[in-house]
Amino acid sequence: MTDLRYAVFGTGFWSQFQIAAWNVVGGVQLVALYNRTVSKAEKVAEKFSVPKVYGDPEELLRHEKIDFMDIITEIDAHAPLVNLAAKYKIPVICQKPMAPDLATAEQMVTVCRQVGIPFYIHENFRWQTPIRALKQFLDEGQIGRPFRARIELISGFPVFINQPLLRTLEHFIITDLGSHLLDVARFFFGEADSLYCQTRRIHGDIRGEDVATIMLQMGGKTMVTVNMAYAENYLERDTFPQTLFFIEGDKGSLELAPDYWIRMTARQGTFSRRVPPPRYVWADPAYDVVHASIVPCNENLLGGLQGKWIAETNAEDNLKTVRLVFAAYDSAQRNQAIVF
Ligand code: 89Y
Repeated sequence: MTDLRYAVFGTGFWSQFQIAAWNVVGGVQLVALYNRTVSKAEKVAEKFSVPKVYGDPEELLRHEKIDFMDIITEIDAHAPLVNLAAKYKIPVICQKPMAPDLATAEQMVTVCRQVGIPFYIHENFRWQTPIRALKQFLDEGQIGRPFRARIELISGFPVFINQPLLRTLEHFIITDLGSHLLDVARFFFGEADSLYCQTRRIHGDIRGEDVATIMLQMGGKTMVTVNMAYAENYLERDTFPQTLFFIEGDKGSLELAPDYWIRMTARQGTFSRRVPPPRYVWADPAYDVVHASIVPCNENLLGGLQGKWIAETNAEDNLKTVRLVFAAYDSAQRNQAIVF
């Protein structure tokens, strides 16, 4: 199969890790970069030997023959760029969260469906090594039917240093982190039947919420609580960016504990296994399990682009996660449960 030619749109914090991950996956060739601030794109172009840099996305699409777009900009640029992809009929991958509101997300999915181009979301949390292993344990059925689960990422890690725009978001932690955790909850427990959400803002110098708890009924049987925080927490042990799980079934329990330990307890006792992510020199050690997950995520997206399989995080599927994100805001604002 000849390499697929692609261009990256947005050369901020995440772009360097996603480009490095594409180099691990192979089968692709990065031919051009777009960024509003061209000097930023020039730095990334130099680092990865990319021949062309543009300050106007449409100029890039007019001059470069590419097989797919990889959109890694901040959220407000996602819809205009996906609509450009539809205009030029180019398959497109877009970073999560898909859009700043549900109506915009639905419009993006509709326009791509109408012109018949593949549209995927770069949603990598479900591709984390320990999370894939935990799902396998659950699917093996040794803990029986899962009736309750807790999924959480609670940290005082200063995410705003690498991603200063997060401070300005009206909707912060549920779009930024909740998109990941709700997608993982769907991956484990199926579609939601109902949800209830409460949020708080602890940081005094940010616009949106930095704490949220979402309680869901999923798959008609499992009560799932999703806790997230980037407050100025004083934690004995900060496990950023690890997602921790505790799942109760009618035959046992399953835990993803700190430092990638999976513990399964059933009648015969407790079985433990450590499932750390692979280490890549290009990954930021503070983000290792998340950065490492970009490789299998890109592999799955590439197979979708090549027509080998239907990529897991296709936009039609991710729209179901986006619906939960904005239902959570609706629930918190009205202080009411939402029944689907
Ligand atoms: O933006 C977020 C993401 O995608 O993974 C972690 C993060 O950087 C901060 O929540």
